[in-house]
Amino acid sequence: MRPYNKRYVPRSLQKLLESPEAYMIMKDVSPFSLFQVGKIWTKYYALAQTIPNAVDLKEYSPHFNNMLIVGDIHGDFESILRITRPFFEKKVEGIVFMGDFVDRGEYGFLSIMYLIAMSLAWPDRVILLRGNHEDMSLNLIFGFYQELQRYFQNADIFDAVSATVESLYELMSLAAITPLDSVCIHAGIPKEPFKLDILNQIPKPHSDYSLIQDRALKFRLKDIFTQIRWNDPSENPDEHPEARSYHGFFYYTEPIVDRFLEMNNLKRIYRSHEHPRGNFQEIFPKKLYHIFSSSPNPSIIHEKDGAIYVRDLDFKILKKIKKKDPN
Ligand SMILES: [Mn+2]
Repeated sequence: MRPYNKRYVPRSLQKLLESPEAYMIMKDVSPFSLFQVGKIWTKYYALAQTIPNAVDLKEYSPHFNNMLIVGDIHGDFESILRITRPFFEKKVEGIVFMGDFVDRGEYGFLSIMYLIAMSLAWPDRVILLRGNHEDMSLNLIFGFYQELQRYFQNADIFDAVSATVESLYELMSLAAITPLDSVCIHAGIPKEPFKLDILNQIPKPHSDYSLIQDRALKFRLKDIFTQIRWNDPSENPDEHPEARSYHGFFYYTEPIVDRFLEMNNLKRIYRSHEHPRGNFQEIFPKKLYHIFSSSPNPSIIHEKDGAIYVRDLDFKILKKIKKKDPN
């Protein structure tokens, strides 16, 4: 275990960090009480206010010069333990998780709480981005809501816990820019390319627009907030900008990606979101990469010393995306 400041990590999460496997046998018992979830929220709220929605990792901390980028988790706690192993073995220094922590898989609650524990324990090394499944109305359809109901049979307690979890979602970041000028974002970009720093005008908690008076700005921010967590890319160059993916949100094509990268002075985009694309795909050559990090075939991206690799969860190299820079 890497050393961390216990002051910032509630005791319930310290226990989880120390023996995560022990929690996987507690199928119908909640790993946390309402009181503990409340304490976790207080700590995470304070931390999240110090992290922008669009985090420039180069400025944020030196640990992201050797980092992992992780795609959808979907309650696959076993994969989380394998993904984070190189971090604990000090083979990597930093990790960005690109969202979709809950739903579909068995251990949504454990997964999201473990990742929050990691970001409290190593705030300058672990960043969580919000995916489209960090949304209680979606959780109602895809299983996490029912998972929480199983743990909290008392309706009042269930309501309080699910509201607190929902406000944890509201505090996560939305995009991270790596030292190699890659941007990590859950699903992708809007049909209208935008400058990433506009994300920092979105409040935290994300739905608290009480301080923004300008209605047009409010509308634009909400629209970008939704599209970056939902949009899919389309390889069809003739795709009409108004065409919508099966999710009901917009497709983005290669020219849109080009304009976005140019506007933001970036080299490439990492995204996750679509499990039918499998564990890894180079969607637009050298510009848009898809990565998925939960079962059946999880993979991760590793950036180090100017080089970029796709690795499996045994840390074996599956593919080299970029060679080390000369010198
Ligand atoms: Mn998704």
